[in-house]
Amino acid sequence: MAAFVPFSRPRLPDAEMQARAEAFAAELDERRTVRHFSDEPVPRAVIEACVRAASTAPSGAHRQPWHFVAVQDPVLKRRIREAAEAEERESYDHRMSEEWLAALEPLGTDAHKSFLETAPWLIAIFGQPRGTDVHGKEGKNYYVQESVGIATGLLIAALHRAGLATLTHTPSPMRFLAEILERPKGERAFLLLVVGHPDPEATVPDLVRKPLEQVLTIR
Ligand code: IYR
Repeated sequence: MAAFVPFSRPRLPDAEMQARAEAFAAELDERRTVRHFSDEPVPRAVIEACVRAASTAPSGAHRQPWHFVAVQDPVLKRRIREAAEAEERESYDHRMSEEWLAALEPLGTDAHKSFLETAPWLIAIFGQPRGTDVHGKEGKNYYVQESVGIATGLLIAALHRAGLATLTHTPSPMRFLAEILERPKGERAFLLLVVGHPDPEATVPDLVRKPLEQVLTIR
């Protein structure tokens, strides 16, 4: 049995709680998915700190079933771009339905993924259906998709907090990522996060977020 240790957090007055919640919501509201990146470098230590933040996510049975590969090597980035574009061409030309293509139309996406080479970092996020615990003991993992999804959300928030822009890229199928990045058998690519500074000329689609009434029910 795991040992239990005391835990508490400083109790904030309601007004302070409110102020912090508002400030965090406002900061996250400034995040936008970017598709035009600058090639300006981003220090590796920043990426490391953001992955540390991501890896604090809760996980099924605390198995921490994730692995992050932060890619800066231009040769690997080129191979990832070539493989992603090959899949994307197939998807845009043959696999995606008319309804799907119409839903993407306002975002202006296509099979061309030059950002995969321009951005200074690509973070490939993998889920582990089986893996080792913190002591190296092998076993089954639980709620892998949920756990990795939460970790990815924290990663996006951490990178945004550091002043960086991200693009959640989901080339489909993504098997090529495990091959190019030489991940162990059984590990599954979950998402490819493109990270860097936006190109100074970057634009984003003029989208609106759903208002609170549409996403929250209190009863
Ligand atoms: N994976 C493709 C298509 C795509 C799908 C959705 I749903 C998006 O929100 C954006 C893109 C691509 O990356 O272009």
